[in-house]
Amino acid sequence: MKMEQKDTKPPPPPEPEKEGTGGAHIASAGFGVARPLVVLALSTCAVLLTVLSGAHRSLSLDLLISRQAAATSEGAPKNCSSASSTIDVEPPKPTVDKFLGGLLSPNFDEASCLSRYQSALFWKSSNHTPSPYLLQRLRSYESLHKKCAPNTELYNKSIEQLRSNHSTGPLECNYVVWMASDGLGNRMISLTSAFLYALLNNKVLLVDLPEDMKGLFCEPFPDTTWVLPSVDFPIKNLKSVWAFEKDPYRYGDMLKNKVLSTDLSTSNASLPAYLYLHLIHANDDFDKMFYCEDDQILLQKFPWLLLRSNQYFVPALFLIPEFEKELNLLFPERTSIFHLLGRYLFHPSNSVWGYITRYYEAYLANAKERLGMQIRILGNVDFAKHASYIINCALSSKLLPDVDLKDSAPSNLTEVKPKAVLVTSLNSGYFERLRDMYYEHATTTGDVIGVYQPSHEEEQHTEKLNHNMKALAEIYLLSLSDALITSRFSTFGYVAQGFGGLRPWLLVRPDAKNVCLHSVTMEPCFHFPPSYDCKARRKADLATLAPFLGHCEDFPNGIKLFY
Ligand SMILES: Nc1nc2c(ncn2[C@@H]2O[C@H](COP(=O)(O)OP(=O)(O)OP(=O)(O)O)[C@@H](O)[C@H]2O)c(=O)[nH]1
Ligand SMILES: *[C@@H]1O[C@H](CO)[C@@H](O)[C@H](O)[C@H]1NC(C)=O
Ligand SMILES: *[C@@H]1O[C@H](CO)[C@@H](O)[C@H](O)[C@H]1NC(C)=O
Ligand SMILES: *[C@@H]1O[C@H](CO)[C@@H](O)[C@H](O)[C@H]1NC(C)=O
Ligand SMILES: *[C@@H]1O[C@H](CO)[C@@H](O)[C@H](O)[C@H]1NC(C)=O
Ligand SMILES: *[C@@H]1O[C@H](CO)[C@@H](O)[C@H](O)[C@H]1NC(C)=O
Repeated sequence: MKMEQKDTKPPPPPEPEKEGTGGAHIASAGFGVARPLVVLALSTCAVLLTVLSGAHRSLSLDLLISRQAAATSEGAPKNCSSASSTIDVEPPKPTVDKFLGGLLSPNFDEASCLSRYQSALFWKSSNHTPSPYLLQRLRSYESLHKKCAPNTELYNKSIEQLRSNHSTGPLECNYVVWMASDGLGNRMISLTSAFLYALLNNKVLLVDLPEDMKGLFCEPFPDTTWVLPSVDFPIKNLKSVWAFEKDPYRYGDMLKNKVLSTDLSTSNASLPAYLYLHLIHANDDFDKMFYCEDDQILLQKFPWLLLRSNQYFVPALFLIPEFEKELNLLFPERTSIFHLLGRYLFHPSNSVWGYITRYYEAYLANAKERLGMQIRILGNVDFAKHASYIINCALSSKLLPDVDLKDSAPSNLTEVKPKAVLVTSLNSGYFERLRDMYYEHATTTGDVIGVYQPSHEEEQHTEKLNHNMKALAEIYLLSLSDALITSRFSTFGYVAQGFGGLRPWLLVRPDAKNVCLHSVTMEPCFHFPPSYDCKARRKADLATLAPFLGHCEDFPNGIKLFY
């Protein structure tokens, strides 16, 4: 998340693309589908050799796939002549649960989105299991979505109603249209919030997909699409963030101008056809009335809610009595909401999955441990000081070994498996500093440290598809770590920790004794929550309104679910 104060100036419009193609060719189906398949087929031989060599603890893709193949004998891999005869000597391997505890519907075509069912091979299995009730609600959401999907009869009916310029109360199919704002991390946490909001309201989530997100993700719901067909959509200019703020049906403005009120006795016929919910960080107190129960009851009348957010607003939904009970049933463990819904919704497209699996196999699979370091610099920082600080965090938290500055004779390093550090950052300075440190000096533990950084894009270019593909791949690669160090206030890090089910070490100095802080949960922070107690009708600090809410460790103005 960028701007800390409200009413900041709009960011400059996206730069026109200089390179022409903007990476669109990479998203082409042929490349995207074929490549990972080839990788898998070829690697099956290495698999068996890995198993035979006794490298049981390796998390290599090959090994994992062989385990699954051996256990399920499904999609039998091609032969590897020299090893094939010994396969039956292998002890039985645990089956990988490719549906993630029932989170994922089995009704997808596997090849169209390899990451969906292969993710389980890469992630450590999660002990945050989805509740049976959540699974039931996801399945019924999926059938509702299919019934109401774009171009169905019911969808057309709802569109007709939108064209009529009036709402006449809820229809059979009602929608939340998510609109994008800011970087990929912001988009993913807000999209997840919008999905949960739709689920709670039995509404259908459609996505106004920006050009720079096309080809990034697979469809999350089986046999249907969540993409809003914007060509035929009666409301135009959804994508112009700053112009759309002035939309006449912006909910906050309608409240402010007293055109709409929650204690309304107005007939349904005078309701507008839709409402625009302006839920980005720089909204005002009227927009934030969205988080009150009376307002939610009014919003139920509208078949179309257009919602723009860059926030993780899930914590505030717990303060709306209407949703509270349902939320507790859905998520007996409140702190795994993003972890579960993120894994449910976001599946890298085959092209992005190619980036992820190639990089993982080349640099990370063979390590005995993986540490992810997400370094996001906001504002001016002294590079040398900040680099020392980050390294200090890793050393004092025992995530990395110290170096031996005495330069003693090299120890016997034969057959030592490296520890891998994956650095993600827009620049390469931090990576170089760390790599040089372990190149120039031995470690005190005898460990060998490999330091890797997939890209250094130098600047944020959210409007470019190829840039976003790398961003997603890196978020995902970070999530494959055993431990994570993340930058404060960064939604990029939030998504990685959520995917991975990891409590990150935050680059926040909690006190004089500790250099950085081991976060209590893996949940994202809601950076800019409302500050109004709807029940008491007065200003309040929301963190004090429920025992499980608190101020974020990395951004005290924000609120977060702590248990
Ligand atoms: N490839 C890559 N891109 C990055 C990295 N850090 C930031 N970016 C880019 O910058 C964007 C940052 O926006 P978000 O993903 O929303 O994350 P954030 O840290 O909350 O950033 P802001 O909202 O801009 O403050 C990402 O989506 C990427 O496009 C990185 O380590 N690797
Ligand atoms: C696979 O292995 C079996 C038994 O080892 C052998 O008979 C067969 O020809 C092999 N197939 C291929 C495609 O190599
Ligand atoms: C819905 O409307 C679209 C566009 O007008 C049309 O192509 C489609 O056939 C309609 N669907 C049904 C089921 O009527
Ligand atoms: C709805 O409003 C638009 C824009 O104000 C107008 O062009 C259109 O004719 C209206 N439609 C109906 C059915 O009144
Ligand atoms: C208005 O909509 C509500 C549902 O929100 C419905 O119960 C009510 O009957 C409608 N009133 C009229 C006058 O159509
Ligand atoms: C180094 O380690 C290897 C394997 O652990 C061992 O075979 C070899 O004897 C060791 N060499 C020395 C000099 O200690």
